[in-house]
Amino acid sequence: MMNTTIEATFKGYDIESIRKDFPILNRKVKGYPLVYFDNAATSQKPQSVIDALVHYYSYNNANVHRGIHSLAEEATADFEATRDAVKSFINAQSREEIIYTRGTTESINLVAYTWAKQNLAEGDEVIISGMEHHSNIVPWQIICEQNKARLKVIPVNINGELLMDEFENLLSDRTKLVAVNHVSNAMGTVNPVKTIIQKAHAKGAVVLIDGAQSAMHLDIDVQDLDCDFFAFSSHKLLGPTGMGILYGKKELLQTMPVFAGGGEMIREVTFEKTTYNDLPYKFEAGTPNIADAIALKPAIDYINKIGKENIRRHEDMLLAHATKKLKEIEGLKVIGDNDHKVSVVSFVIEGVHPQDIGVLLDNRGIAVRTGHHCAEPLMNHFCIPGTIRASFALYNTTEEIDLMMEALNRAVKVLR
Ligand code: C6P
Repeated sequence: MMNTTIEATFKGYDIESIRKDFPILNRKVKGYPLVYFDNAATSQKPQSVIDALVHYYSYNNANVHRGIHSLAEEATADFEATRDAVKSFINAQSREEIIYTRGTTESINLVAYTWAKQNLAEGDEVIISGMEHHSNIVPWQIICEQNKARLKVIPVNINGELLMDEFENLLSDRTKLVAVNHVSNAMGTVNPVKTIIQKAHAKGAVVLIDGAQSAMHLDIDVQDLDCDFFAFSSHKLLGPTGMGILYGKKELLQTMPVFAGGGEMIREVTFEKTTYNDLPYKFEAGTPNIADAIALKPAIDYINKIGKENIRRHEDMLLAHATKKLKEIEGLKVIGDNDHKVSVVSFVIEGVHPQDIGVLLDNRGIAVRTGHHCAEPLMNHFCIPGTIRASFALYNTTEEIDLMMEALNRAVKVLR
């Protein structure tokens, strides 16, 4: 099986050894070898990440920033080493711009409940897009309602791309914030965020990029993008769950009010007045998610070792193979059929409910996601209840896609 994979992939990409680094890929599901195509929901973890978690709890377990004993110092050093790794990973200017959160959702909410709550006045406008995840819709709805601001939406065309002319028409002097995803989780479309940022800045608006689906696949350079905020989750880039990052430009973070109050985020507390800590700790109240923060570093190291360009080449090959094969199925429609995509193919099949397909694929050990993918407005735009979504990662193979195709063809026959 693996020989064909090696031929199908490019020279130098050692898929066999990559797969060996992910222990879960050895397991069987319902008697079949696991085929994991739900990577956009969460990626699998390499042994080095699992080892880092075990190592912390076995040898270094201590609270960070508080103790002067050896364990506390070791834990703090490892915890802070991740911040430097993240800084380089996204090319931030300084480590103070890297805020630890629980994930993309919390990162976006942090900006909504601090920057937006402070800066949106009645009649101001926030622009999002028609292909956002609920995490980049609901926080803005809440704050717009509270501050009497207006939420506007960039429409999406039939191929799952943003209508950029419409975006320009939506921009006005009242636009205070533009919040869009870098890559759509439901379709894999890569959005022209650099252009969006330039145009928004020309109107004086601040821009937040939801990088939940891009951080694993695209080169992220926040200085080159010139975004004001960039949010992403560790668990989608080979790291643990419960850990995420908010990047923010230092000058913005400095002027923002605090998010949560408690230990660590303070400089001095009296009953009369509390003063706040420096960046990034000002936004990190309470004992943080130490183990998961520490284990994000080996995930980043792993991605850097394989190289994003190599990962992308491999995933592009998988995406092209899957898209070609899927289109051979009668009545199958790819949702978001365009040329600027990474790693995701989403589809519907005439006369068949996505969930039924999901169950039959799972019976063969194949994990895909079905449903609205937390992007209900996008599903409404396409007038569908949901899609079947296969999302690929650096350890997937063309053989696995062929297994999915076999199971899919069988499922369609049964269900029609
Ligand atoms: N998308 C998916 O299966 P959290 O849950 O906070 O780590 O990430 C939220 C989120 C925000 N934006 C985008 C573009 C996302 O894709 C996600 C998570 C998963 O598509 C789970 S719903």
